[in-house]
Amino acid sequence: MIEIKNQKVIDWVNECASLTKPKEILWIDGSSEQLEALRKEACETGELIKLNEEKLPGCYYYRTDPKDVARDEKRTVIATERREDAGPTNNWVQKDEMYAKMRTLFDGSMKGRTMYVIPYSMGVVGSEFAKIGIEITDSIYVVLNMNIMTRIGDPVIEELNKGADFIKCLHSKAEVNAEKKYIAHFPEDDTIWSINSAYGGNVLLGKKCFALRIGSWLGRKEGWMAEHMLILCIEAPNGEKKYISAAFPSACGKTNLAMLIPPKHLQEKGYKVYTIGDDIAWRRVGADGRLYAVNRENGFFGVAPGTNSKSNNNALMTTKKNTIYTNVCRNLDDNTVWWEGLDQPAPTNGEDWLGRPWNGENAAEKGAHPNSRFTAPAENCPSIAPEFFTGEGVPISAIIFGGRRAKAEPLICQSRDWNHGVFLGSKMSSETTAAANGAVGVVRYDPMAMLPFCGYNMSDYFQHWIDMGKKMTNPPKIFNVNWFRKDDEGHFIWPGFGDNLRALLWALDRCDGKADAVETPLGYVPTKDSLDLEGLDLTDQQLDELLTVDRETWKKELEGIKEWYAKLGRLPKELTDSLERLENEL
Ligand code: OXD
Ligand code: MN
Repeated sequence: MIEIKNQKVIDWVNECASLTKPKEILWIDGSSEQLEALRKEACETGELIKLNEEKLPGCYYYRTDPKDVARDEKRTVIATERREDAGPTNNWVQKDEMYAKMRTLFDGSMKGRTMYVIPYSMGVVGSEFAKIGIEITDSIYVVLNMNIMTRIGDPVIEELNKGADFIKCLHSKAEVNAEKKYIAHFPEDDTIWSINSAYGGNVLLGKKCFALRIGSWLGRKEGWMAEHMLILCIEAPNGEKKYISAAFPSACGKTNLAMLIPPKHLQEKGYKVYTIGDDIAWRRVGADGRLYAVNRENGFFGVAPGTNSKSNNNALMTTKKNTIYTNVCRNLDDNTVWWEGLDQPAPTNGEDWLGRPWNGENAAEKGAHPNSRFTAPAENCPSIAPEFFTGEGVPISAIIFGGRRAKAEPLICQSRDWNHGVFLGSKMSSETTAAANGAVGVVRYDPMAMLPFCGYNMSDYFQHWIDMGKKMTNPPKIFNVNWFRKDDEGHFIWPGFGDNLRALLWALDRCDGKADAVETPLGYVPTKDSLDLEGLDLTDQQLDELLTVDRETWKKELEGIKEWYAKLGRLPKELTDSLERLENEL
């Protein structure tokens, strides 16, 4: 372990220790010996279960408290001096008040426990645009997950010793008491405090808390963007590589799209797809006036149920070693894991996510929690791109927004220009999923998939998008997609998964001014013969349904957007102008 010499770090760690009163402090150096010792300790206490070393080498199983299984948006707080800075979509608490409340909860919260200090870097250590955090926690699970999701330990200490700045992240599982759970962000102080949870999204503070909530705040201040977006690379048959960045709400298939395997007919033509990121993109304008994106994470914290060889074989392969599984079902016969949607029969001798005997006979009882997860190293991913490892940005040609909507939104639609694209993102809506606590399947507006993750006033966030557009001479083209359109019998019309590449190729052709489109009140939609549909058995009627912008449906949608805008309060004129134009054209 390298000695820490940064006095700011030392003072802050001491301050946290005198508040939380741990029995000892352990600095995480990231060495394999230290991590192995922690895994062993966690297995001894029953916190982790070691899985079958032959079938799943280096893999572990973990269960959270049954009430602590998803991000908790109601208990996620943006604590600033002024309410206006957090805006109407965030839970705001005045920052001194929040500090006072949190101090009471953190007082002695680590008594009898070890306090782990995890220096970590979001991004390849020392690379341009990487940023450092230090997470203090009393959970070995957090240490081991941070080791997969970020770059931790000595190399980060070296950066800190050179005087690098850092985000102060304090976490204590405390009593894992749902009534006293808070995930509080103090963006004015580069500080995050999370208590009484042990679920990933609430406690792996580098991810949603730093890379998105604090990141979006910093991005606005410093002139860059932190977005809830995957990044992928499409290589054309002639070897040319193009990059796409896409935003979907949680559990709407970002990981699947990021690891897409082209359908056979496009593989035969020579198309290849590579993964750069599946959840978070930091972006800035390059000297050439284009938008560059990087994935600052080092692993994937993906939803397990529904992952199978058809939906996402790359993800499945990624989780075969050095992975932590949370709240999935355990197969006791061979000490492996199982979840709903895996293309393997349910275990006859299993244990469900609650630890109860389970054999899949009662279809109403799930073996794995719908938001059960895998935490897996990005380097395991068969489709990982070489660009992932350099930490340099890739130039984005197309930005894709999308939600889960049974009706209304067409398969794909191109905005008229950047500002109109910001409008398409601002009115993004989706049926809710199990990734956050609350009802599932309810349509909610989730602009740019950032509603739960924007660390400041959403109106200022839209303005920031518009301002960033002005800085680019060659901005990406913006599209909206919907893979989830259903027919009147409730069946998905579009096959989805690898076939989504067909829509992405149309988008890239549009970027080159090649593919045909028809103009609708919503923007440009593909003509029926401009999509490559070879090998799909879609009827003409189905295609019509996928590509139609139905005016009557959209008149109703318009009312919803107006109500949504009214909730947001003040809005950039560029957006209200786009809304007005939509209304006129309808
Ligand atoms: C996630 C989420 O875990 O968006 O990525 O909830
Ligand atoms: Mn996410």
